[in-house]
Amino acid sequence: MFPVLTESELFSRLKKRAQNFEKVRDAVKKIKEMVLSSGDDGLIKLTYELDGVNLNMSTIKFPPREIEESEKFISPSLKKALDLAFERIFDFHEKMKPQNKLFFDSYGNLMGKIYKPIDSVGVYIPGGSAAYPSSVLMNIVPALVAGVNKIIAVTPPKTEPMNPAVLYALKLCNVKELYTVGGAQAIFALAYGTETIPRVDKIVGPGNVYVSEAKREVSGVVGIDSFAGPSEVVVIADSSANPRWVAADLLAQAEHDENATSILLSCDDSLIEEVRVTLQSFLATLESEKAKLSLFNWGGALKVKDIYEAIEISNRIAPEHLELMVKSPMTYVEYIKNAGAVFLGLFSAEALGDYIMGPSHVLPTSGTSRFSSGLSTEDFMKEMSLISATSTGFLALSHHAGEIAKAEGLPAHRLSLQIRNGREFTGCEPR
Ligand code: HSO
Ligand code: ZN
Repeated sequence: MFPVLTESELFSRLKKRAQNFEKVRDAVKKIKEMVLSSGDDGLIKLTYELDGVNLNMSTIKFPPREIEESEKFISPSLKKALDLAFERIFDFHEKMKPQNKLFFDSYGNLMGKIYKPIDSVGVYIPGGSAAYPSSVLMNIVPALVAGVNKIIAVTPPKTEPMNPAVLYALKLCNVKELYTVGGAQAIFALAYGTETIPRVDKIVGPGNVYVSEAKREVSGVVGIDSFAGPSEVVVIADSSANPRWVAADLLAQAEHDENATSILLSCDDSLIEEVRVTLQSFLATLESEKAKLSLFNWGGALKVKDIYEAIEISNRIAPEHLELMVKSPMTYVEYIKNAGAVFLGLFSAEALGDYIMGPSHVLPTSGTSRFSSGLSTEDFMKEMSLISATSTGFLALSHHAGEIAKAEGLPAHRLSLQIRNGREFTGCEPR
């Protein structure tokens, strides 16, 4: 049953859940050593040990023809939906793409920042039932809009055929290179390269705890996206909300994962009660063990004084998704400090954002929206600063720069400034 919690019970649940991810470090270190020392051979051995699949180097590369022909195996309505999702996500990211910014100061010096795409990106596509075509689009489209030159994908080897909708999403993104290797070993292969798998500059995509731990391990060697933990939603609802809609949204989050967390904050006791009863009846028809475990173990409802208190609590949780199912939701946006994505009003179901609105559904989890943001085009670009000094600008500023160089005990720095003013290094400049 979806419990009613006190504030301290709610936060101790969230804390306990965070501690669950610490255990896998050692196993991942061993996998890293194996991939680094044995390359493709290491991948073959690990895939046999961990996935029970006999890979060889001719089967590791997924046939591009099957990506090309994938649409034959999905329904026309699904194809249409994925086409539309692709278009909307692309359009959103194009509108949000960072723009170069240059300006002249009063001396006519030019300064600014320009953006350049990362050259190559590897995308991790999880195996099993978590291989979502929507996640393929949400991870890759921002990279496409950024102008990334080479995008390759990896996914755990399957004994049954690959999900054709996932393949079609890859096709929409024009990704032709897919390798059937998964887990931490795939992340190390992408980060360091093997004989077959090229190394990339950045790795994105959700995975299990092993994948996340491997990403943490290679961070700094390559760029990585955020550490995707189990999904979360906080719903703040007042008496204007329909309890059935609230219950459905909480359930939608819970069905992702038994560790997913769905939290309801409301000042309305009867709404809380109706949501709990509705959840119970939805659960009976849905028959999702994952959702049941998630709602029972990690989720819960908390009675609050008012919407401001709810927002204050939500800011401390720093959820991945925050839904405001309240009257005039826009008036509260200025008080929200931490959330990966905010869904305003009764019709802004999180599932709409998961699939088709446009922003990426790859969002910071486990409280990391305190300091990070959802995946976007900027994540696939680097900023370069530009400086172009004029002679007037040089004359006005170089003396000051030289003073700082002197204080830092770096005479050659000062020389490189003075020399342009016709003064040479004497060799006995005071420090
Ligand atoms: N809610 C998930 C994304 C997703 N939902 C994929 C459906 N498919 C994490 O943001
Ligand atoms: Zn979802």
